Amino acid sequence: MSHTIKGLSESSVKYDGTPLRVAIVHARWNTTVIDALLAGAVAKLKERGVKESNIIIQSVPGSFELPLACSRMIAGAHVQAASNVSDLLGGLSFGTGNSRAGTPAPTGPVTVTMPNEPFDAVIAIGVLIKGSTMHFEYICDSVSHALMKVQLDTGVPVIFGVLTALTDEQALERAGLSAGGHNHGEDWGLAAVEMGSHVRRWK
Ligand code: DLZ
Repeated sequence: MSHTIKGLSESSVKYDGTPLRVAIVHARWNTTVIDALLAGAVAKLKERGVKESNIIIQSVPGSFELPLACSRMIAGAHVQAASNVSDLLGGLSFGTGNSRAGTPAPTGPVTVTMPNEPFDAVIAIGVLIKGSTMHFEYICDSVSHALMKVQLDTGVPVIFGVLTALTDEQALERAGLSAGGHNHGEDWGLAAVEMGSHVRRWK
């Protein structure tokens, strides 16, 4: 058996995901690996008590699309949450309809469709596998920086679930799909619950 000093050590605190709402945005490139990572993340979210109805999954074409999708999903949820605070906007009545970021402040009765509360965390899942051109380097670099920017700009944790693998074998191993591998999606689910819980306390 090989020993290693690498990897995530388990937290001594079992964070409670019961009150949390988590979005998962995933790319559709390299779906065998994506599907395993997604399943691992969802399994750990549920294990920590996140309700299925509070796990919102959105797919996008490739990893390059992840930052914008995360950003818009966070913004949409916040706009909705603000719209639900009828006290804040006293005098308005609420029903069903549309709410969008950038919409001018309502002056009459408003209607709202996008359900619910803000997201406590977003997990961005993508699998980039190095090819023979520079595509890999450009996408890895821009996506990792952009995802960091989204979380710092919004204050909502964005879990970096983007595998940047040099070979197919590396990607399979990191999704727990080959012998001795480990599904990193599980770590991302746990990280979302931990960071979502921290940020609730830090508000
Ligand atoms: C174009 C491309 C390539 C070559 N490789 C990957 C990959 O390994 N993983 C991934 O998630 N996406 C890849 N893409 C697609 C880009 O992320 C993006 O979807 C397109 O360039 C369109 O913007």
